[in-house]
Amino acid sequence: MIIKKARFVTSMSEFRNYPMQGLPEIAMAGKSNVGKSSLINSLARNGKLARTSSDPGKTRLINFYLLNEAFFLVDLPGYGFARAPKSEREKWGNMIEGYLEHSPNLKHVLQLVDIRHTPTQDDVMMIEYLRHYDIPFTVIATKADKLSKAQCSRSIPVICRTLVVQPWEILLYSAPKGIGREAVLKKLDDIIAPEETAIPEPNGNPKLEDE
Ligand SMILES: Nc1nc2c(ncn2[C@@H]2O[C@H](COP(=O)(O)OP(=O)(O)OP(=O)(O)O)[C@@H](O)[C@H]2O)c(=O)[nH]1
Ligand SMILES: [Mg+2]
Repeated sequence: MIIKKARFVTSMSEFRNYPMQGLPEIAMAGKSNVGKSSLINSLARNGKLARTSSDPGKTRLINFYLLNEAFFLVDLPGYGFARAPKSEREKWGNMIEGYLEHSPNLKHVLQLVDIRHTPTQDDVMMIEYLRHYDIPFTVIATKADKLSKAQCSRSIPVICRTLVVQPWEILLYSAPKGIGREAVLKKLDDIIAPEETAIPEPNGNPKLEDE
C-alpha cells in the first residue's frame, strides 16, 4: 500500500456517528507514550498529523484519521499513565473500552508495546479483552531503534511469553527510522483488502469476489 493522502476527520470522547463513517477502522492501542500517534504520523509520512509528545498522556480523545479516503486509523488515548489523576485514567479507560465495544467498523487493533520493556499487566488485560471480544489484533514492538539487533532478539521472546503470541505475529517498528513501515502497510492491505475487492452489485449490495 502507498499512502497518498492522510487527513484528520474528527475527535470524540465517546463513540458517536461521524462523517464518512462506514469505512474500515484500524485502531492503535497501548500504554501512554508507547508511540501510537507517532506510528500514524510515520505511516502517513506527516509529522504534524497526530500530536505527539515526550510526556505521556498527550492523546486525550479518540481521533480519526482518514487514509487514502479509504480507511481510518483511529488513535486512542493511552492507558497505564500512573501520574494522571484517577478520574482522568478512568475516563480514558471508558473511552477506549466504549470505542472497542461499540464501533461497528472496527476491523483490527494494532496493539503497541515498547520493545525495551516487559509488557505490563494493563497490556496483558488489553490482549485478553481483544481475545474475549474476538477483535483481531497485531502486536507492534515500538522504539526498535533504541535497541541493538541482538537486544531486540532477546526482547521478542519476553513479549511473546507475556502476551501469549507467536514471534512471527510481532512486527518491529521504529518511527524515526521507518523500520517496519513496509510490513505494517502490508498488514493494513491484508486487513482492508476484502473491502477493496468488493464488487458492487446492480442492487447496490457489495458482492465479495470469492463468494
Ligand atoms: N526513538 C523512538 N522514539 C519514538 C518512537 N515512537 C515514538 N517515539 C517517541 O515517544 C514519545 C511518545 O510518542 P507518542 O506517539 O506521542 O506516544 P503515544 O502512544 O501516542 O502517547 P499518548 O498519546 O500519551 O498515549 C515521543 O517523544 C515520540 O517521539 C520510536 O519508534 N522510536
Ligand atoms: Mg498519542
